[in-house]
Amino acid sequence: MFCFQCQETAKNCGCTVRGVCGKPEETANLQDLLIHVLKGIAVYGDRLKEFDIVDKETGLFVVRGLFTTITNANWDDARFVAMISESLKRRNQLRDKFLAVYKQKNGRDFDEPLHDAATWFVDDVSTFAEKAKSVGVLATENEDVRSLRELLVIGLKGIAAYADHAAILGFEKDEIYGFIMEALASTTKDLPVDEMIALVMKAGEVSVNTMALLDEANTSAYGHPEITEVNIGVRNNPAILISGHDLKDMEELLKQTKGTGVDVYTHGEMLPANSYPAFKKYNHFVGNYGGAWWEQTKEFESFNGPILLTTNCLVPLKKNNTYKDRLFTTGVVGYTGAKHVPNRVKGGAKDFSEIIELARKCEPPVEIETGTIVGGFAHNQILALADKVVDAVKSGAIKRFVVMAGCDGRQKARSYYTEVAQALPKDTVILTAGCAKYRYNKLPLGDIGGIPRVLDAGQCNDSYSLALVALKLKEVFGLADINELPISYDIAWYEQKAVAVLLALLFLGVKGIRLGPTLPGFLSPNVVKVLVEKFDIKPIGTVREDIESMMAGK
Ligand code: SF4
Ligand code: SF3
Repeated sequence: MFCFQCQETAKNCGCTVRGVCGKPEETANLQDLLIHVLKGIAVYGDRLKEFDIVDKETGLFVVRGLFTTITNANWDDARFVAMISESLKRRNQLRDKFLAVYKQKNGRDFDEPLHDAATWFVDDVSTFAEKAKSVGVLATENEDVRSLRELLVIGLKGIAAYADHAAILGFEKDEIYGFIMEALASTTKDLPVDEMIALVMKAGEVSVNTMALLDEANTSAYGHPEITEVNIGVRNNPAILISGHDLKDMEELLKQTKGTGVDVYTHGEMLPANSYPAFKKYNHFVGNYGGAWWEQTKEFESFNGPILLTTNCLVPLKKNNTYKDRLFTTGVVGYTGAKHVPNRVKGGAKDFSEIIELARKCEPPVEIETGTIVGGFAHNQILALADKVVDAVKSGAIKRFVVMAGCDGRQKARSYYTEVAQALPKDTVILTAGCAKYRYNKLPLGDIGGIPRVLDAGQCNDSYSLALVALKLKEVFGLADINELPISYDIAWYEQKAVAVLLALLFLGVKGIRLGPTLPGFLSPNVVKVLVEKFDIKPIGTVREDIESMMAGK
C-alpha cells in the first residue's frame, strides 16, 4: 500500500504498511482500485463533455465513490468490492453511450487507444486485490507529476464530499460533475506541467462554487445559522449521538426522535447543526457532547447511547470498546460489524427506528463537562453584525482577524493552535470553521465590545462563509486586493476536504497562508516551490514568531 492523502501520513511521507489512521493494506489497495475505475468512468465522461453531454447520474456516482475513499470514512472492504464492481458496470454503460454518440457525430467508429482505467475489466472479484497492487499512487513514477496528479485527486475528494451533501438536498450542477470528469481523466494523460497546474487552480474555483452550492442548499433547507449558546452538558434521558457532516440525516433523526423520550446530541463536526433555526426548535435536541473526532474512542464509551456516523471521521474501534453494538453508520460511512442504515428511497426518509429503539434501552450519557459554547457565525449572521464589526476595525478595537479554520487531529503539534489562540493579543478575533476549533473553542477568550473573540462559521465546508466575509470587508473598506485586509490565515489541515478549502482560498487570491501542523506529504519539493512562489504559502513556525509576523501583516 501507499497512501499519503492525510496530514498524519507516516513520517509525513506515506503510509506503506498500515495507515497511521489504522487503514489496513487491503482497504488501502481497494480504495486505489476504486479510484482507478472511477478514472476510467471519467475518461468517457470527459469525452462526452466534449459533445456537451454531462451524465448527472454517473457524475453523482463518481462523487460518492470519491467521497467514500476520504480518510476515516469507510473501513468496510466488502463495500469497496461492491463499489468497484458497480463502477465497472457503470463505466461500461457510459462507454457504450459515448461510442454511440461518437459514431452519430462522426459517422464512424471510435478507434483511439484508451488508458487501462477505461478498458480493464473482470467479473471475478477475487482478482481485485491483485490488480489493486498495480494501480496505486506510485504507479506514476515522476515525483512532480505524481504530486500534481494527487493534489488534484485529493482536492477532488473534498469537492466530492461537498457536492454529495448538496446533491442530497437536491442541489446539483453539471459544471461540478463535468469538471470532476475532466480532472480525473486528466490524471490518465501525459499533460504538460502548466496544464496540470491550471487544473489544480480550476479545482479551487470549482471548490468555491461547490461550497457556494452547498451553502445555498443548507440555508434554503434549514435557514441561516444564528448566534446560539450551545449546551455542552447533559440531561438525564437516554440519547442518540450524531456525528459527521450530513444535515439531512440530522433533520430526519430529529423528526423521528420527537416525542419518543430520546434526546439527541451532536459530536464533532455536527456541532454547527445546533445553530440552524430548523433544528433549534426541537426541545429534545440538547446540545453537543465532547470534542473533535479523535476523542471519540473515549467519548463514545461514556455517551452510553447509540451513535450515528453520517460522514467522516470514524476511527477504528479499540479491542475492548463497549460501543460497537451501538455504532451505526450511514451514507458513505462503513465499518465491518457496525449496523448500516440504508439510503433513503427517492422521496422517502432514512429509517432510524432501530437506533431509537436501542436508545430507549440505554443509560443516559455521563456528563463530561458543563456550560455552553457559542456558535452560529456563518456569513449571514456576521453580515448582520457588519456595522459593529466595521466600527470596531475603524476604531482600532479589532486590530486583526486570524482565520484558524480547518481540521483537528491527534498529533501533539496541534497544541500550537491552542497556544496561538491563547497568546494572540486581546484585540484580535479568530475566525473559524471545521473541527480545528476544538483546540480553542472552550477557552475563555472573551469578547471585543460584545463581538466574541472566536467567531465560528460552522463545519469545514462553511469556510466558504469566511471567504464571503473577507470579500464583504474588502468591499466595505474599498480595497483593491483581498490581501490588504487585516486578516491572517493560520490553517490546520488533516483530511482531503481541507485541501479543497485550501485550493478555494488560493483561487480567491489569498496569499501568505500558514499551513500546519505540517505541509502536505503529497507535495513534492518542486510543487511546494511553485506554491511558495505563487502564493507565499508557509509552514507554521513557533507560536511567538508566527503571532509577531501575523500582527505585522506578514
Ligand atoms: Fe496514512 Fe492518512 Fe492514508 Fe490513513 S488516510 S493511510 S493515515 S495517509
Ligand atoms: Fe474534521 Fe474529520 Fe476535517 Fe470537517 S471531522 S473538518 S477532520
